[in-house]
Amino acid sequence: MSFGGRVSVVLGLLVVVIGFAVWGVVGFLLPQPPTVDFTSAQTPTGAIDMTVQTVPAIGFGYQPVWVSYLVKNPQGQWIHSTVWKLPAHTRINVTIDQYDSGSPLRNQQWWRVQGTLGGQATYNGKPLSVYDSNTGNNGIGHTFTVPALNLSVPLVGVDGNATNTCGSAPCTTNFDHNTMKFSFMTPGAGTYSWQCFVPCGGGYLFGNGGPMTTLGYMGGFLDVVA
Ligand SMILES: [Cu+2]
Repeated sequence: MSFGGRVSVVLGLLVVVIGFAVWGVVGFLLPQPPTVDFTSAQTPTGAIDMTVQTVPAIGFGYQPVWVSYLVKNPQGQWIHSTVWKLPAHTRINVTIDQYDSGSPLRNQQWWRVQGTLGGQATYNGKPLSVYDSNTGNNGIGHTFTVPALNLSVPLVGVDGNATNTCGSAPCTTNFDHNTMKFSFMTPGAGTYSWQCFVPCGGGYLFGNGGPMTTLGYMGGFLDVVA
């Protein structure tokens, strides 16, 4: 190889090494969401009730304009976190208030409620097993999906013509929203990733960057403990 060729290879490798170093440092410096602990939040029936919301813009922190999930901790405060500690083999009753608008799904497999107890969810109190996002003004805003549990629930978007929409989190229920409810059983101990499968990262490549790939916004972990 010529001298110039060797210099090019060395410079190329140097760029790769510097790239990884910057990536590592930025990843280390990014804020990490706190783990919200539900392990001692059992109701008398042994189940755990969780309330979650999805918002069109978080309104504060690292990226105020990003879409996000939030969770209400057992003390009743809204926490900007997608990392939830749950006991194993426990029924979890989930309520998700969805304040974001939606769009027709690009991949229709996510219109189906999957893996919940009874194979159903409720959408504003009515049973739902499939939601056709190509009809009406709502579409799907986000999904709550835990691939390892085959669990997925589409979160119906707020009507595109709605005017009483929430600006920033935490949103209160006097703003337009849809309420999805479902229950599932936690498996044995382990860490299970979950995420939204609607490419909702507006302004990023194919909608799959930004909040879709940053812990605390459109994905997180179920930290299931024995
Ligand atoms: Cu999403």
